[in-house]
Amino acid sequence: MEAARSADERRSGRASRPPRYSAFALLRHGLSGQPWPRVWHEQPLRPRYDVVIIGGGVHGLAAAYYLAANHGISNVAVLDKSYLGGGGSGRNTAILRSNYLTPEGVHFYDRSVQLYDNLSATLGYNVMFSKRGHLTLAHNDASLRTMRWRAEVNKLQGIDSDVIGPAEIKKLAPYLDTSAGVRYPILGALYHPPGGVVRHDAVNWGYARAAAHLGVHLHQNTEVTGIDVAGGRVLGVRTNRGAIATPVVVNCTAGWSTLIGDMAGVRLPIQTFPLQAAVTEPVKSFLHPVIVSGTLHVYVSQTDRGELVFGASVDPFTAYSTRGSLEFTEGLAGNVLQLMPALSKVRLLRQWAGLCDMTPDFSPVMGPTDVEGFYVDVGWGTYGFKAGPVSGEAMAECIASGRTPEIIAPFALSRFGAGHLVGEKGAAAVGH
Ligand code: PYC
Repeated sequence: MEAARSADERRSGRASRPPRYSAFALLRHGLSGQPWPRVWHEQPLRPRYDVVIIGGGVHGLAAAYYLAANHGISNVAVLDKSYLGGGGSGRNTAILRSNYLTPEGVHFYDRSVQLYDNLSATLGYNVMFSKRGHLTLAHNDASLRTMRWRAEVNKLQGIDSDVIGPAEIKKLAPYLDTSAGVRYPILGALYHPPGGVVRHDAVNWGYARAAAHLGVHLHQNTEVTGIDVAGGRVLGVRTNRGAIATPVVVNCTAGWSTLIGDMAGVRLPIQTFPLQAAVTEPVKSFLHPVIVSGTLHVYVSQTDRGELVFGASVDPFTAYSTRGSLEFTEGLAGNVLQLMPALSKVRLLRQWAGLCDMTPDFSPVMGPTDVEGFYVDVGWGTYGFKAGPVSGEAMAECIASGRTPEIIAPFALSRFGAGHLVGEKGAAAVGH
């Protein structure tokens, strides 16, 4: 593979840093009235790349960035059939956390939170990670038991998580109705202080800018129409803009992952469901932590601008549609008002949907496949955005070294045949 930069440069990290934004540059641009220069430029499609990544969301962009930054592999193309960050990476509710249920999941998502912690500095781009704490409410004994279980697994791995009672919950979120007489009283919550929200577009743009700076080609409006495989190995991809020869193809898509897998002859145990979300008009800041209620199928956080961002469970049927439904808004409003009756006058501004690729155990499918050179980073269900950095880092290492890193080994496609499932359903934000 083509190493674009010297090992010395990579070790020092010098060449991997894109230019910094500064207060001085901001002032200069403000005074001059000049438009900001483009942060990356369209490049011609090369006939050959060392690595072709399908999917220009956070997973694809992060994998491209870490291939170039950590391994010096920059003859890389990221292909997206639409625009960068236009799929799940721009449609999620931007919640970050590592309070999972299995040791494998906790270890994996904790690495992602660590990378997110330093991402603004790494990328030279403010991703606005706001660690405001994350509360998963328990409304019955069974949920409380799962929260205690999660807290213990978390603590064993050094993750800050604990079960707290209604009085403490009320202190953290005074507008929650913690009274006993409601339909689903709040009995306790899993409190995870390192959880929070990030600006998802900034994460996508930051990775795109940094990857392009290192020589990665980002091709929007470039749809993969076929994958050429012969003798059990990948030879290239066909696109609406022409063919590309490559020994390595990485499927980083969400929503379309099974269709791309089929092109390479790799079947994936995935079903695709829409997940809807909505945002309100801005209101005065009153909600600090992220609040999740599995029983009421709702999660909510307040943005720095004051809007409330809501999400729910995936729709109850498989589909590739990203149109919103009235059923969703009605259900959401009813459930939100049970949690916070004071919101009854707040108006919804917008709703939208993304596509979630659900696996049988709610864990992703990552690593090499039986087709040599065809890698997968798919099956993210409702957890994809928070895993972007660690997935990119691990997939880059997997491709560059030819070995599966320990942190993603539990998520191999072969686990379904072997019966080694990594059950993360109990860590889902809401019941799906
Ligand atoms: O797992 O935190 C989560 C989540 C929030 C929205 C969808 N998934």
